[in-house]
Amino acid sequence: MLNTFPSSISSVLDSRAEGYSLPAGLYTRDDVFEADLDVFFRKHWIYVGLECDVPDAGDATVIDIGATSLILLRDDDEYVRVLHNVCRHRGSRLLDGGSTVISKLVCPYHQWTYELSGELVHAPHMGTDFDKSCRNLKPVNFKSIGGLIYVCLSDTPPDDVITLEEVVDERLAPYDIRNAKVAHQTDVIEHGNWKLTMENNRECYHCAANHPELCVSFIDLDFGFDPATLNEEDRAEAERHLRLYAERTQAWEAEGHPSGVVEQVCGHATNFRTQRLIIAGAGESQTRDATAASSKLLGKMTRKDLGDTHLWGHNCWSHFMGDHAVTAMVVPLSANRTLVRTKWLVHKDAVEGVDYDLNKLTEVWIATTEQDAELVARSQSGVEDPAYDPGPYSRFTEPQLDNFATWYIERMRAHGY
Ligand code: 3BY
Ligand code: FES
Ligand code: FE
Repeated sequence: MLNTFPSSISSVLDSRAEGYSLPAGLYTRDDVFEADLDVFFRKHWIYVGLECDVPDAGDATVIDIGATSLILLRDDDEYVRVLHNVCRHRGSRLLDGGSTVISKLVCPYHQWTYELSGELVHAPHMGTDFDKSCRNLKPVNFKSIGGLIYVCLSDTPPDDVITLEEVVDERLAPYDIRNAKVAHQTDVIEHGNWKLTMENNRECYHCAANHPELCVSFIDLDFGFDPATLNEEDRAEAERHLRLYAERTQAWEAEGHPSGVVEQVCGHATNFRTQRLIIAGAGESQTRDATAASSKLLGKMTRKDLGDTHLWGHNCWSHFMGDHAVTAMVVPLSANRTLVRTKWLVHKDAVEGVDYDLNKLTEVWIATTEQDAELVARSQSGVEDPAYDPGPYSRFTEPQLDNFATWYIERMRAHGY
Protein backbone atom coordinates (compact mmCIF):
# COMPACT_ATOMS: atom_id res chain seq x y z
CA MET A 1 0.00 0.00 0.00
CA LEU A 2 1.20 3.50 -0.79
CA ASN A 3 2.37 5.59 2.12
CA THR A 4 0.03 8.57 2.08
CA PHE A 5 1.54 10.30 5.10
CA PRO A 6 3.46 13.43 4.20
CA SER A 7 7.14 13.32 5.08
CA SER A 8 8.30 15.46 8.00
CA ILE A 9 9.51 18.98 7.26
CA SER A 10 12.87 17.89 8.56
CA SER A 11 13.20 15.11 5.98
CA VAL A 12 12.27 17.56 3.19
CA LEU A 13 14.99 19.91 4.45
CA ASP A 14 17.39 16.93 4.42
CA SER A 15 16.62 16.22 0.80
CA ARG A 16 17.84 19.63 -0.43
CA ALA A 17 21.02 19.26 -2.48
CA GLU A 18 23.62 22.01 -2.32
CA GLY A 19 23.67 24.15 -5.45
CA TYR A 20 20.08 23.22 -6.31
CA SER A 21 16.75 24.94 -5.87
CA LEU A 22 14.59 23.81 -2.96
CA PRO A 23 12.51 20.62 -2.93
CA ALA A 24 8.89 21.23 -4.00
CA GLY A 25 7.37 20.78 -0.55
CA LEU A 26 9.24 23.79 0.77
CA TYR A 27 7.44 25.96 -1.77
CA THR A 28 4.03 24.32 -1.60
CA ARG A 29 3.16 22.76 1.76
CA ASP A 30 0.88 24.46 4.27
CA ASP A 31 2.83 23.13 7.25
CA VAL A 32 6.02 24.61 5.78
CA PHE A 33 4.22 27.92 5.25
CA GLU A 34 3.27 27.96 8.96
CA ALA A 35 6.82 27.05 9.95
CA ASP A 36 8.20 29.78 7.66
CA LEU A 37 5.93 32.38 9.22
CA ASP A 38 7.06 31.36 12.67
CA VAL A 39 10.78 31.11 11.91
CA PHE A 40 11.34 33.88 9.36
CA PHE A 41 8.56 36.34 10.20
CA ARG A 42 8.39 36.03 14.00
CA LYS A 43 11.86 34.99 15.10
CA HIS A 44 13.91 37.15 12.74
CA TRP A 45 14.01 40.89 12.18
CA ILE A 46 11.74 41.83 9.30
CA TYR A 47 11.26 45.06 7.42
CA VAL A 48 7.67 46.31 7.80
CA GLY A 49 7.57 49.99 6.85
CA LEU A 50 9.09 53.41 7.19
CA GLU A 51 9.19 56.22 9.69
CA CYS A 52 7.88 58.42 6.91
CA ASP A 53 4.77 56.22 6.56
CA VAL A 54 3.63 58.17 9.64
CA PRO A 55 5.15 61.64 9.21
CA ASP A 56 2.88 63.55 11.66
CA ALA A 57 1.61 62.99 15.20
CA GLY A 58 -1.56 60.92 15.01
CA ASP A 59 -0.67 59.15 11.75
CA ALA A 60 -1.17 55.40 12.03
CA THR A 61 -0.98 52.46 9.67
CA VAL A 62 -1.73 48.77 10.12
CA ILE A 63 0.64 46.04 8.97
CA ASP A 64 -0.47 42.40 9.04
CA ILE A 65 2.04 39.55 9.26
CA GLY A 66 0.25 36.20 9.41
CA ALA A 67 -2.11 36.27 12.41
CA THR A 68 -0.25 39.24 13.88
CA SER A 69 -1.51 42.75 13.27
CA LEU A 70 0.72 45.72 14.09
CA ILE A 71 -0.02 49.41 14.41
CA LEU A 72 2.80 51.69 13.30
CA LEU A 73 2.07 55.21 14.53
CA ARG A 74 3.55 58.54 15.53
CA ASP A 75 2.58 59.58 19.03
CA ASP A 76 1.85 63.06 20.41
CA ASP A 77 5.53 63.55 21.24
CA GLU A 78 6.45 62.73 17.61
CA TYR A 79 7.94 59.37 18.56
CA VAL A 80 7.37 56.42 16.28
CA ARG A 81 5.79 53.46 18.04
CA VAL A 82 4.80 49.97 17.03
CA LEU A 83 1.97 48.41 19.05
CA HIS A 84 0.04 45.18 18.82
CA ASN A 85 -3.39 45.76 17.27
CA VAL A 86 -5.10 43.76 20.02
CA CYS A 87 -7.32 45.37 22.65
CA ARG A 88 -6.31 44.45 26.21
CA HIS A 89 -9.97 43.95 27.18
CA ARG A 90 -11.18 40.98 25.14
CA GLY A 91 -8.83 41.14 22.22
CA SER A 92 -10.76 43.01 19.56
CA ARG A 93 -8.80 44.60 16.72
CA LEU A 94 -8.49 48.33 17.33
CA LEU A 95 -7.76 49.58 13.81
CA ASP A 96 -8.71 48.18 10.43
CA GLY A 97 -6.16 47.72 7.65
CA GLY A 98 -4.76 50.79 5.88
CA SER A 99 -3.73 54.22 7.10
CA THR A 100 -5.61 56.68 9.28
CA VAL A 101 -5.19 59.73 11.54
CA ILE A 102 -6.19 59.42 15.19
CA SER A 103 -5.91 61.33 18.45
CA LYS A 104 -6.52 58.26 20.65
CA LEU A 105 -6.91 54.54 20.01
CA VAL A 106 -10.52 53.73 20.83
CA CYS A 107 -11.59 50.11 20.69
CA PRO A 108 -14.80 49.87 18.63
CA TYR A 109 -16.11 47.05 20.85
CA HIS A 110 -16.46 48.52 24.39
CA GLN A 111 -14.58 51.77 23.89
CA TRP A 112 -11.52 51.10 25.98
CA THR A 113 -9.37 54.07 25.07
CA TYR A 114 -5.60 54.23 24.77
CA GLU A 115 -3.18 57.12 24.33
CA LEU A 116 -1.00 56.90 21.23
CA SER A 117 1.75 55.77 23.60
CA GLY A 118 -0.37 52.64 24.23
CA GLU A 119 -1.36 53.71 27.75
CA LEU A 120 -4.88 52.67 28.72
CA VAL A 121 -6.69 55.82 29.92
CA HIS A 122 -10.36 54.93 29.84
CA ALA A 123 -12.08 51.61 30.64
CA PRO A 124 -15.73 52.18 31.55
CA HIS A 125 -17.53 49.93 34.03
CA MET A 126 -14.40 48.18 35.24
CA GLY A 127 -14.74 49.32 38.85
CA THR A 128 -12.74 51.78 40.91
CA ASP A 129 -10.27 49.08 41.97
CA PHE A 130 -9.37 48.24 38.36
CA ASP A 131 -5.67 48.86 37.67
CA LYS A 132 -5.52 50.26 34.14
CA SER A 133 -1.74 50.41 34.16
CA CYS A 134 -1.54 46.63 33.71
CA ARG A 135 -3.58 46.74 30.54
CA ASN A 136 -1.60 49.05 28.26
CA LEU A 137 -1.26 47.98 24.64
CA LYS A 138 1.61 45.58 24.11
CA PRO A 139 4.59 47.27 22.49
CA VAL A 140 6.45 45.55 19.66
CA ASN A 141 10.21 45.27 19.61
CA PHE A 142 11.28 47.52 16.75
CA LYS A 143 14.22 49.46 15.38
CA SER A 144 14.37 52.31 12.96
CA ILE A 145 17.40 51.57 10.86
CA GLY A 146 18.13 54.59 8.70
CA GLY A 147 14.39 55.35 8.78
CA LEU A 148 13.37 51.79 7.81
CA ILE A 149 11.26 50.09 10.47
CA TYR A 150 12.29 46.57 11.39
CA VAL A 151 10.38 44.52 13.96
CA CYS A 152 11.07 41.23 15.67
CA LEU A 153 8.08 39.45 17.17
CA SER A 154 10.16 37.13 19.32
CA ASP A 155 11.20 37.74 22.93
CA THR A 156 14.74 36.78 22.00
CA PRO A 157 15.50 38.79 18.85
CA PRO A 158 18.74 37.96 17.03
CA ASP A 159 21.40 40.40 18.22
CA ASP A 160 23.44 40.20 15.02
CA VAL A 161 21.06 42.87 13.66
CA ILE A 162 23.66 45.26 15.06
CA THR A 163 25.77 44.89 11.89
CA LEU A 164 22.79 45.79 9.74
CA GLU A 165 22.15 48.81 11.94
CA GLU A 166 25.71 50.07 11.86
CA VAL A 167 26.16 49.64 8.13
CA VAL A 168 22.76 50.88 7.03
CA ASP A 169 22.58 53.85 9.43
CA GLU A 170 25.83 55.11 7.94
CA ARG A 171 24.97 54.37 4.31
CA LEU A 172 21.48 55.85 4.43
CA ALA A 173 22.32 58.97 6.45
CA PRO A 174 22.75 61.25 3.39
CA TYR A 175 19.39 60.17 1.96
CA ASP A 176 17.56 61.14 5.19
CA ILE A 177 14.90 58.50 4.59
CA ARG A 178 13.40 59.30 8.02
CA ASN A 179 12.12 62.56 6.60
CA ALA A 180 11.32 61.49 3.06
CA LYS A 181 7.84 61.48 1.56
CA VAL A 182 6.04 58.40 0.31
CA ALA A 183 5.04 59.55 -3.17
CA HIS A 184 3.40 56.30 -4.21
CA GLN A 185 2.66 52.80 -2.94
CA THR A 186 1.47 49.61 -4.63
CA ASP A 187 0.40 46.25 -3.24
CA VAL A 188 0.86 43.36 -5.63
CA ILE A 189 -0.19 39.85 -4.63
CA GLU A 190 2.12 37.39 -6.30
CA HIS A 191 0.78 33.90 -6.89
CA GLY A 192 3.83 32.20 -5.52
CA ASN A 193 5.64 31.20 -2.35
CA TRP A 194 7.56 34.02 -0.65
CA LYS A 195 10.86 32.20 -1.20
CA LEU A 196 10.27 32.25 -4.97
CA THR A 197 9.67 36.00 -4.68
CA MET A 198 12.95 36.44 -2.85
CA GLU A 199 14.88 34.12 -5.15
CA ASN A 200 13.58 35.95 -8.18
CA ASN A 201 14.83 39.22 -6.74
CA ARG A 202 18.28 37.85 -6.02
CA GLU A 203 19.27 37.24 -9.59
CA CYS A 204 19.27 39.19 -12.78
CA TYR A 205 19.64 36.11 -14.99
CA HIS A 206 16.05 36.80 -15.99
CA CYS A 207 16.44 40.56 -16.49
CA ALA A 208 17.56 40.81 -20.13
CA ALA A 209 14.63 38.72 -21.37
CA ASN A 210 11.98 40.11 -19.02
CA HIS A 211 12.73 43.65 -17.85
CA PRO A 212 13.23 45.96 -20.86
CA GLU A 213 12.41 49.06 -18.77
CA LEU A 214 14.71 48.19 -15.85
CA CYS A 215 17.58 47.19 -18.12
CA VAL A 216 17.99 50.79 -19.31
CA SER A 217 19.38 51.75 -15.89
CA PHE A 218 20.30 48.43 -14.28
CA ILE A 219 23.69 46.87 -14.87
CA ASP A 220 23.25 43.25 -13.96
CA LEU A 221 26.94 42.63 -13.67
CA ASP A 222 26.75 42.51 -9.92
CA PHE A 223 24.59 39.44 -10.51
CA GLY A 224 27.34 37.69 -12.45
CA PHE A 225 28.07 36.38 -15.92
CA ASP A 226 29.88 33.47 -17.46
CA PRO A 227 32.58 34.79 -19.82
CA ALA A 228 32.68 31.49 -21.72
CA THR A 229 29.06 31.77 -22.85
CA LEU A 230 29.26 35.39 -24.03
CA ASN A 231 30.13 36.37 -27.57
CA GLU A 232 33.15 38.62 -28.02
CA GLU A 233 31.17 41.84 -28.09
CA ASP A 234 29.15 41.03 -24.97
CA ARG A 235 32.23 39.83 -23.16
CA ALA A 236 34.05 43.07 -23.93
CA GLU A 237 31.02 45.00 -22.65
CA ALA A 238 30.86 42.90 -19.47
CA GLU A 239 34.56 43.36 -18.87
CA ARG A 240 34.20 47.11 -19.40
CA HIS A 241 31.45 47.14 -16.78
CA LEU A 242 33.65 45.17 -14.38
CA ARG A 243 36.41 47.75 -14.74
CA LEU A 244 33.88 50.54 -14.32
CA TYR A 245 32.60 48.93 -11.12
CA ALA A 246 36.08 48.67 -9.67
CA GLU A 247 36.94 52.26 -10.65
CA ARG A 248 33.66 53.82 -9.48
CA THR A 249 33.59 51.91 -6.21
CA GLN A 250 37.13 53.01 -5.48
CA ALA A 251 36.44 56.62 -6.43
CA TRP A 252 33.18 56.77 -4.43
CA GLU A 253 34.87 55.24 -1.40
CA ALA A 254 37.76 57.71 -1.70
CA GLU A 255 35.23 60.56 -1.71
CA GLY A 256 33.72 59.22 1.51
CA HIS A 257 30.69 57.40 0.08
CA PRO A 258 30.67 53.82 1.38
CA SER A 259 30.10 51.60 -1.64
CA GLY A 260 31.64 48.14 -1.38
CA VAL A 261 29.68 44.99 -0.63
CA VAL A 262 28.82 44.28 3.00
CA GLU A 263 26.86 41.13 3.59
CA GLN A 264 25.80 38.79 6.31
CA VAL A 265 24.32 35.57 5.00
CA CYS A 266 25.04 31.99 6.06
CA GLY A 267 26.17 31.52 9.64
CA HIS A 268 24.08 34.49 10.78
CA ALA A 269 20.47 34.94 11.79
CA THR A 270 20.09 38.37 10.20
CA ASN A 271 20.46 38.11 6.44
CA PHE A 272 21.38 41.22 4.49
CA ARG A 273 23.53 42.54 1.69
CA THR A 274 24.26 46.06 0.58
CA GLN A 275 26.33 47.57 -2.19
CA ARG A 276 26.38 50.81 -4.13
CA LEU A 277 25.49 49.78 -7.66
CA ILE A 278 26.30 51.64 -10.84
CA ILE A 279 23.37 53.02 -12.76
CA ALA A 280 23.71 52.49 -16.52
CA GLY A 281 23.13 55.02 -19.31
CA ALA A 282 22.57 58.55 -18.01
CA GLY A 283 23.60 57.10 -14.64
CA GLU A 284 21.18 58.96 -12.38
CA SER A 285 18.09 56.97 -11.55
CA GLN A 286 15.93 53.92 -12.31
CA THR A 287 13.71 55.68 -14.83
CA ARG A 288 12.94 55.04 -18.50
CA ASP A 289 15.92 57.14 -19.60
CA ALA A 290 18.04 56.76 -16.45
CA THR A 291 17.80 60.50 -15.69
CA ALA A 292 16.51 61.73 -12.34
CA ALA A 293 12.73 61.75 -11.87
CA SER A 294 12.79 64.32 -9.08
CA SER A 295 14.65 67.61 -9.37
CA LYS A 296 14.71 67.87 -5.55
CA LEU A 297 17.25 65.32 -4.43
CA LEU A 298 16.72 63.15 -1.35
CA GLY A 299 17.92 64.39 2.03
CA LYS A 300 21.34 65.96 1.92
CA MET A 301 22.23 64.52 -1.47
CA THR A 302 23.92 67.06 -3.69
CA ARG A 303 24.78 64.76 -6.60
CA LYS A 304 22.77 62.54 -8.87
CA ASP A 305 25.76 60.41 -9.85
CA LEU A 306 26.29 58.43 -6.67
CA GLY A 307 24.72 55.29 -8.09
CA ASP A 308 22.18 53.14 -6.33
CA THR A 309 22.65 52.03 -2.73
CA HIS A 310 21.05 48.62 -2.92
CA LEU A 311 19.90 46.82 0.24
CA TRP A 312 18.46 43.35 0.57
CA GLY A 313 17.05 41.54 3.55
CA HIS A 314 15.23 38.23 3.68
CA ASN A 315 11.87 39.97 3.21
CA CYS A 316 12.84 43.15 1.40
CA TRP A 317 14.83 44.96 -1.21
CA SER A 318 15.48 48.65 -1.72
CA HIS A 319 17.26 51.05 -4.04
CA PHE A 320 18.40 54.48 -2.78
CA MET A 321 19.34 56.87 -5.54
CA GLY A 322 20.10 60.58 -5.58
CA ASP A 323 16.60 61.68 -6.48
CA HIS A 324 14.38 58.92 -5.09
CA ALA A 325 14.24 55.55 -3.41
CA VAL A 326 12.19 52.42 -3.98
CA THR A 327 11.59 49.94 -1.18
CA ALA A 328 9.75 46.63 -1.29
CA MET A 329 8.44 44.57 1.62
CA VAL A 330 7.51 40.92 1.21
CA VAL A 331 4.90 39.19 3.40
CA PRO A 332 3.74 35.60 2.87
CA LEU A 333 -0.07 35.28 2.73
CA SER A 334 -0.27 31.53 2.15
CA ALA A 335 2.00 28.82 0.76
CA ASN A 336 1.34 30.14 -2.74
CA ARG A 337 0.45 33.82 -2.26
CA THR A 338 2.80 36.64 -1.31
CA LEU A 339 2.26 40.35 -0.81
CA VAL A 340 4.85 42.67 -2.35
CA ARG A 341 4.34 46.22 -1.07
CA THR A 342 6.42 48.76 -2.99
CA LYS A 343 6.94 52.40 -2.00
CA TRP A 344 8.51 55.25 -3.91
CA LEU A 345 10.16 57.94 -1.77
CA VAL A 346 11.12 61.50 -2.63
CA HIS A 347 12.34 64.53 -0.69
CA LYS A 348 9.63 65.62 1.77
CA ASP A 349 9.26 68.99 0.05
CA ALA A 350 9.16 67.62 -3.49
CA VAL A 351 5.84 68.51 -5.10
CA GLU A 352 4.20 66.23 -7.65
CA GLY A 353 3.90 67.89 -11.04
CA VAL A 354 6.44 70.55 -10.04
CA ASP A 355 9.54 68.71 -8.83
CA TYR A 356 8.67 65.26 -10.15
CA ASP A 357 6.38 63.54 -12.56
CA LEU A 358 4.70 60.59 -10.82
CA ASN A 359 4.62 58.48 -13.97
CA LYS A 360 8.31 58.95 -14.66
CA LEU A 361 9.08 58.21 -11.00
CA THR A 362 7.13 54.96 -10.81
CA GLU A 363 6.84 53.41 -14.26
CA VAL A 364 10.03 51.31 -14.26
CA TRP A 365 9.36 49.54 -10.96
CA ILE A 366 5.63 49.23 -11.64
CA ALA A 367 6.49 47.42 -14.87
CA THR A 368 9.29 45.40 -13.24
CA THR A 369 7.08 44.36 -10.33
CA GLU A 370 4.32 43.21 -12.69
CA GLN A 371 6.83 41.28 -14.78
CA ASP A 372 8.32 39.68 -11.67
CA ALA A 373 4.84 38.71 -10.39
CA GLU A 374 4.25 36.93 -13.69
CA LEU A 375 7.58 35.08 -13.41
CA VAL A 376 6.94 34.07 -9.80
CA ALA A 377 3.49 32.72 -10.72
CA ARG A 378 5.06 30.67 -13.52
CA SER A 379 7.62 29.28 -11.09
CA GLN A 380 4.98 28.40 -8.51
CA SER A 381 2.89 26.63 -11.09
CA GLY A 382 5.96 24.66 -12.20
CA VAL A 383 7.11 23.65 -8.72
CA GLU A 384 3.58 22.38 -7.96
CA ASP A 385 3.81 20.02 -10.95
CA PRO A 386 4.82 16.47 -9.95
CA ALA A 387 7.39 16.63 -12.76
CA TYR A 388 9.38 19.31 -10.90
CA ASP A 389 12.80 18.32 -9.63
CA PRO A 390 15.04 20.90 -7.97
CA GLY A 391 17.28 22.40 -10.66
CA PRO A 392 20.89 23.60 -10.60
CA TYR A 393 21.60 27.25 -9.87
CA SER A 394 24.08 28.96 -12.18
CA ARG A 395 27.28 29.50 -10.23
CA PHE A 396 27.79 32.66 -12.27
CA THR A 397 24.42 34.34 -12.06
CA GLU A 398 22.66 32.64 -9.16
CA PRO A 399 25.15 32.27 -6.30
CA GLN A 400 22.93 34.51 -4.13
CA LEU A 401 20.09 32.02 -4.56
CA ASP A 402 22.25 29.17 -3.36
CA ASN A 403 23.22 31.35 -0.40
CA PHE A 404 19.59 32.11 0.32
CA ALA A 405 18.47 28.48 0.08
CA THR A 406 21.38 27.36 2.28
CA TRP A 407 20.61 30.10 4.82
CA TYR A 408 16.94 29.09 4.76
CA ILE A 409 17.75 25.46 5.61
CA GLU A 410 20.26 26.56 8.25
CA ARG A 411 17.72 28.82 9.99
CA MET A 412 14.99 26.15 9.89
CA ARG A 413 17.45 23.77 11.57
CA ALA A 414 18.39 26.41 14.14
CA HIS A 415 14.72 26.56 15.11
CA GLY A 416 14.34 22.84 15.55
CA TYR A 417 13.10 21.63 12.17
O1 3BY B 1 14.17 41.45 -9.42
C1 3BY B 1 14.73 42.00 -10.34
O2 3BY B 1 14.12 42.18 -11.34
C2 3BY B 1 16.15 42.46 -10.26
C3 3BY B 1 17.08 41.35 -10.10
C4 3BY B 1 18.14 41.85 -9.27
C5 3BY B 1 17.59 42.93 -8.49
N1 3BY B 1 16.42 43.36 -9.17
C6 3BY B 1 16.54 44.69 -9.65
FE1 FES C 1 -11.79 46.24 23.28
FE2 FES C 1 -13.74 45.30 24.77
S1 FES C 1 -12.53 44.25 23.36
S2 FES C 1 -13.02 47.30 24.65
FE1 FE D 1 12.95 40.68 -11.93
